[in-house]
Amino acid sequence: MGKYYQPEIETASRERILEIQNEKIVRQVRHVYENVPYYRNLMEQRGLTPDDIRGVEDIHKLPFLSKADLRDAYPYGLLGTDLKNCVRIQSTSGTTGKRVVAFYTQHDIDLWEDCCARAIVAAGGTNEDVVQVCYGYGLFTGGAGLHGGSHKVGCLTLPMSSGNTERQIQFMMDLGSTILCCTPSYAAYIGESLAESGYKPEDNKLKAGIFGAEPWTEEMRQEIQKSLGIRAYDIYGLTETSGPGVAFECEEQAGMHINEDHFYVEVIDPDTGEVLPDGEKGELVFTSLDKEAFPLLRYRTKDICVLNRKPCSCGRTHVRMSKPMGRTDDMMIIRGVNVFPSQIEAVLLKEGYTPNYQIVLDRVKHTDTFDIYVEVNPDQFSDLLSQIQMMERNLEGALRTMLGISPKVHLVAPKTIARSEGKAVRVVDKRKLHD
Ligand code: DLL
Repeated sequence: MGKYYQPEIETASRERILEIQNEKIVRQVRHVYENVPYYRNLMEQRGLTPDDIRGVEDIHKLPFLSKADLRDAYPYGLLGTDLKNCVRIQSTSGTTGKRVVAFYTQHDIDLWEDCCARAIVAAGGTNEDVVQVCYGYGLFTGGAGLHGGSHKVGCLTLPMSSGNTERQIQFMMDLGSTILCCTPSYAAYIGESLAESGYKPEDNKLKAGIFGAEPWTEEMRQEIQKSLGIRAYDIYGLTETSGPGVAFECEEQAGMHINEDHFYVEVIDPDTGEVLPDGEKGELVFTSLDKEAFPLLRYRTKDICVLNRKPCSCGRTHVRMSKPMGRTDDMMIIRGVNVFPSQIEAVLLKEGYTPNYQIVLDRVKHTDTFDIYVEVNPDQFSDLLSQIQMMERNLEGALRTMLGISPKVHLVAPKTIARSEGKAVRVVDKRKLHD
């Protein structure tokens, strides 16, 4: 295997990429018009027919799609094909109507895994590598995506899923893992645990890591590279667009190449929706050019980024996106899991607590800490410590069921959480990504 997984696409000329995109968008718009009543209505409301979209330069005629639209269409409203043609779903972690369920045909899985295979080859992967996948398996796209990509490259794949760090280390050392795939915070934690177990960076066989699903800094990259003795590469994606592999870093480690043959990218002003020129900071918008089951057009990611079309010395011609610089909504990413304050609020109210709460996030020993301070009602207030502790454990259980991760709950006396006169400060995020 060479330096690219699909060189004819990854190094195609700009003209060829545009040609592919134009061809695919015409087909995709016809596909959604004919198969998704939701899109057909939207287009009819604007007096559009598929003939009005002759290439990507006409894409601006189509409206944006948002997470709220997905919520309204949940679960089948945006399905682009008969359910009998679908072979898989994946989903985000939210459960209060924020949940996104993405559908895949076998064709969709294939192209998604191709994208992940490109990322693995860009990180130096070949069929001689041992790829340890410790992203979560299950509904989360991280495990499934990198697992599929690893198979495509022909690597020996270790489907570890996340957690059980001792076992991760044992497999890594015994089987000589060469590529590690997980969230950057988990990679840092594994590095730290290796050192605590007495291993030096040169004791492992790892050469590269493919890390994403949450924001991380250049400082954190340096630290992970040092503690594991590897090159650490970024990978980006979201459930709505398949999962990881929408964009990935090459040996240059200077921005992530977007797989432009599958995703048409725009950067917009989040307030006005105006499409911004390359190099300006704005919200990323993706159109999936050839997905059959969940074909999203002009999907607003809420991730803030900058695009860079300068040629890359790796030879890939696809545009590069910067690391996401933040989001336009209140979504938190805690230990790789997406969490909205509204989900927490819903549980508190359902369990009979007040909506007066504060979420405090920090990072200790490379792991996110997640504390929630909740005011009790005067009639719930108790001087009995054991009573309070029992209530805290019960609430933690309810929150864990909802969120998929465990917060630490602290019940506090009535009227002790500061009231705000403007927007409530629900989240205090003390995480310093580089510590
Ligand atoms: O996190 C998919 C993924 C899995 C990407 C494994 C990379 C590796 P969601 O759970 O739907 O999907 O969350 C998507 O996570 O909108 C970003 O805000 C954030 N995100 C994903 N990758 C990165 C990254 C997966 N490399 C949301 N850097 C996105 C910063 C990232 N943020």
